[in-house]
Amino acid sequence: MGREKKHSLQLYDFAPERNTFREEVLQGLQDSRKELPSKYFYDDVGSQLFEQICELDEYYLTRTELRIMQEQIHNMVSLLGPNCLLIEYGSGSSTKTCKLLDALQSPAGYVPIDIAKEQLMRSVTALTTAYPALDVLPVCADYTSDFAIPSPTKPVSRRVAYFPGSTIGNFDREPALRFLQQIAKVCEGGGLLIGVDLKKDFNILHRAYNDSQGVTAQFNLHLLMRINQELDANFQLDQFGHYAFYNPGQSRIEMHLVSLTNQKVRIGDVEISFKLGESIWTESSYKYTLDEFAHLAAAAGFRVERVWTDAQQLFSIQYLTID
Ligand code: AVI
Repeated sequence: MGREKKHSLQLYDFAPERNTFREEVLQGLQDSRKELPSKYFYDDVGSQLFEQICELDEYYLTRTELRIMQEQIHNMVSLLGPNCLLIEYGSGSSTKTCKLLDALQSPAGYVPIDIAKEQLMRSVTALTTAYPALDVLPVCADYTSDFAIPSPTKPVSRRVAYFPGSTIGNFDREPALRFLQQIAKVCEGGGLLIGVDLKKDFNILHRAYNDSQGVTAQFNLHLLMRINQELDANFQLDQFGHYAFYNPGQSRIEMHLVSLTNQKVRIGDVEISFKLGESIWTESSYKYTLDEFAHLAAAAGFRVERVWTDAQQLFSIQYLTID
């Protein structure tokens, strides 16, 4: 682990190495079914594109989650109680967190965890200005990996993980269970406040991942740009198309990049062939019923303490506890 002091803030740096990125990309593209891990969307440009997605009319998730937060924040913080250590997995710009931080009763500290180092440091710098009394302990890491959670100086009543945005939907079933189990271990005796997107009319889902301005397409294609820049590759972005659809049998949105021609792409000194119409699977976004999610949570050892939804039941925020 690297330790960096920037603007008197200590960064706990467990960022994955470039070699890991290369290996995972090559492995994914050499499989018979080509795929790329969606966690690699989020470099600095990718994170900014995602922020733009969150502003789109069609992308109901962020807006709905924020509205639920606004309406229920006092009920949420009274369950979390005083002196908790808030640990946010994938903190991004920490926008939603400010609502929590404003309302929490004397939090012992805040641990934002994100893989995009520059964005993490930018948001942490802004947070320390806005909340000078708060102990902020930023961690740069792939949050599914194994790393130690830093301890604040104040005593901690309970650890509460915060995982908003329905990012749990981007995990396949087994990894979702493993990740929830990992959080259960970190937060034993505490809880998890989590955003979970719900099953709904397919057309609403389809529009959310095929927006009219093409921002989601740009976000998807940016992954190839990133591979070009960081791994000396020569993807031609106009030779791939964004393709996203809801697969009802699997309860997930699938996002792909489809080759628009027969082509060969070089990544470093490795050549990869694509047939016309062949796809790279870049992301899944699972949608749950409340019952399905309660089963998953229970399998990881959590009890569903409270569920808040919007009037249309588009999205849920859930507080899960673990003994
Ligand atoms: C981060 N995650 C919850 C988003 C989602 O909806 O699955 C990522 C995303 N992909 C396309 N649009 C947004």
